[in-house]
Amino acid sequence: MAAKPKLYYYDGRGRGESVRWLLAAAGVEFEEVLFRTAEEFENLIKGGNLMYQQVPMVEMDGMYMVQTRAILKYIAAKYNLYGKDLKERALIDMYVEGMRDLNDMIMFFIFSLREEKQKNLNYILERATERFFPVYEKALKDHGKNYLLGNQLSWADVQLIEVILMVEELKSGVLSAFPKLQEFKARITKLPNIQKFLQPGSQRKPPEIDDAALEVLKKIFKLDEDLVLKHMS
Ligand code: GSN
Repeated sequence: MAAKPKLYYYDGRGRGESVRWLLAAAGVEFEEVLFRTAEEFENLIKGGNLMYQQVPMVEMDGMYMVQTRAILKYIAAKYNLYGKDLKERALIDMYVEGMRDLNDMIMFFIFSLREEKQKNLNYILERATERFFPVYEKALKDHGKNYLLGNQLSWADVQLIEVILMVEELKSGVLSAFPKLQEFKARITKLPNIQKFLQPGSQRKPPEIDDAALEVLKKIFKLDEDLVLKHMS
């Protein structure tokens, strides 16, 4: 039997969380090598398998894969979550890239300067409800089917439920003006693999809200404020 895929990442959400979501939604069991200190990350780099000295990395099918998008595309294609032809793939990419933009804003939000937190939060919520969510609401409404591409679950749906839940953590009730997304959420969270991933004790990670956890994260990845501000702008 082939070895289970192995995710190398720090013990938190970050960029690794979408990889966990996609593997879980595909019903693929995976192992994790999670590091919690800068020293453990240094040791992983010394191992020589990280192409760019960056994580996430997934060891799978004899490859050491890096770059989050490359990893996700491989998993989506392998597990039949990446459309049936080039046009469906392009549409999935367009949906997923929008969701990634929103996801990245939330990922970097936790590093906001105290005095800019509210402004950044408002910006993210405005982008979610006025730019991104209306696109997915309209797609579901126009074709009247269960998932973004019709009646077949795809990577775009998995990325969508991940980001919906992230935005709801910032503000509950954020789907109130989006009835189709509410139905979508109810439907997709009942799929057995996803339901299982949402249960306590799964490999899903909690949001990084604790100050101590943030400090650890900054030390591991040597994140200084300049860098963070650049990403928020
Ligand atoms: O999407 C990707 O996987 C890459 N384009 C970026 C990966 C990346 O920046 N990884 C970070 C940790 S994850 N959170 O941001 C990382 O490994 N940083 C250390 C470094 O030296 O860049």
